[in-house]
Amino acid sequence: MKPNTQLNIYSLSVFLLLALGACNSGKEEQKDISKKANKPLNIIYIMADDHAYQAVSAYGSKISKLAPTPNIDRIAEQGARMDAVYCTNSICGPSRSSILTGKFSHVNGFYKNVDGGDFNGAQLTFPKVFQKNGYQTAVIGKWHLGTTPTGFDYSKVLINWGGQGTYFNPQFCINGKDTVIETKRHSTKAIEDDCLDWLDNRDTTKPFMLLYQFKAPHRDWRPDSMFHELFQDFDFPLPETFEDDYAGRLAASENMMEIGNHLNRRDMKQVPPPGLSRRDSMRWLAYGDKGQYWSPNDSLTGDALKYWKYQTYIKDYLRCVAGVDRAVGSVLDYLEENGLSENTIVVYTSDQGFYLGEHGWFDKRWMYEESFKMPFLIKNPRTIEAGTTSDAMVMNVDFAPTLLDMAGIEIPSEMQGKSFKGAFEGDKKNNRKSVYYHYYEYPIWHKVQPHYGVKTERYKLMHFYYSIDEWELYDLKTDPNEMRNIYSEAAPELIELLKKELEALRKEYKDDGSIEQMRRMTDTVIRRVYNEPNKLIK
Ligand code: SGN
Ligand code: CA
Repeated sequence: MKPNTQLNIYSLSVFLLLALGACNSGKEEQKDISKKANKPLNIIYIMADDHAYQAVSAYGSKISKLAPTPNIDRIAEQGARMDAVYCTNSICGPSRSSILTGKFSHVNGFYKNVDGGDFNGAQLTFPKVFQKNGYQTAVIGKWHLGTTPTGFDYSKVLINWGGQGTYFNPQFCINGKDTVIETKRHSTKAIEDDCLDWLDNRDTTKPFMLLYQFKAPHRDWRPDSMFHELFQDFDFPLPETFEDDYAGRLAASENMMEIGNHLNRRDMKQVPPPGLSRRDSMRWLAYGDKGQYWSPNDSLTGDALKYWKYQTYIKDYLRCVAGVDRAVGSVLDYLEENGLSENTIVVYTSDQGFYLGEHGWFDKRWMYEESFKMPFLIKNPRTIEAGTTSDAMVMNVDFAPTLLDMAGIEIPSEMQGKSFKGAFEGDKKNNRKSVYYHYYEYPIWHKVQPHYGVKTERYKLMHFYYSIDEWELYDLKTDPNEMRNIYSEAAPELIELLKKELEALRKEYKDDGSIEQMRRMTDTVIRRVYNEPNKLIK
């Protein structure tokens, strides 16, 4: 490890000051001192891919009790668990773009993964602002935005499989130039080791801002061999809404993301018969995507087949989560061992939520709670009390302004989100009364109708508008699982109130185009400039 003189001098002065004030209560004193010493805050922003809040044990779901995430939970124990953080477009690239820019999809331009082009890296992002303010910045792991990361002193991002990366033999691009193939380590382990290396070799005269981003636990859920033994002795309980029949929800009834009908042979780790060409073997593995029937053996059918698919899916998914949890633990340990814990903000989140069998589904995209809500844990020893829980309503466009605000950096006025730093201070004010959503990609993947909507503390109103014209309304207090669409029976005053709120948000965020214009956005094909590795990346 590199000697860190700056830190050692700092630690010594903290020790002397602490010794002098030993009669005062230790913890309070320490907080005070780190403020006085005016050490700039570092940021580690950790983001997994498709990690559902139901699979973070700090949120306390049944499943997570059987597959705990003790290291990720440390962030909540030392800081806060946020219970109402929402994604504004529940899909990878768009969510990442909104997080980076503090702007909604239609404004930052990256609103679809498929045929949605590449991220415009010339625009303002929060890493650029940190960099301008003297921070050393880096991104390591999943990026999935096509163009080379901008605003970073160092980047090492996954580029194969259309930027998704793979669990094994992942390919990375370093600083937009060199392509390396990782042949030995699982992607989670490689990303973990790279982050620790970067932290260890960074310029210690500057504060740092690191994006630490995993591919796991994204589809096709391939865990590191060190986790293969997990969960072999028991099965996971089925979620309450596993047998949903989608009554009263036309859009949901058209989906193609059912555990029973749309998991393919690759997802279920089937091995293609020998002798197939590469192309045929890919086809064989993708069989099931479009609802084609298949079973691993002659006797497994019906409910038993669906049950087997669920157990295979959820166990592999949670084994991938276990890898992420371990990797989060080693970075938290690093911060502790190197005296960085007291002046480093740590965030843990996912690019969106995910279905773990709820409504019979895998994947995301919907404004229904499981894919709309993001896990969000944050520790900032200077301002957030250990063990805090917060129900402040937050959107992913708020992350950038909040991190800047917490670091005492001015928030650029063009960012559409706003800081939620106040949720942890004084009156713990919740500065939003509703959150906004808009999803565009259709029909691939998974056939989810484009929709937009508003959520207040109690209600959720959505409009599915692409090739149907359907409104849905849920009372989350009486129907938290969103099984009863009450749009046709609700009081007209309630609907009017919610539509007013929705229109106000559409106007405020400049997303008030006509339905025709919005449909056109779905239909527009924007080619990717960069898509595969080993091409010259500009
Ligand atoms: C891949 C997956 C889809 C998934 C998208 C988007 N298919 O295309 O199931 O919805 O990614 O995921 S796969 O067979 O290639 O795994 S996202 O996280 O990047 O938005
Ligand atoms: Ca994702």
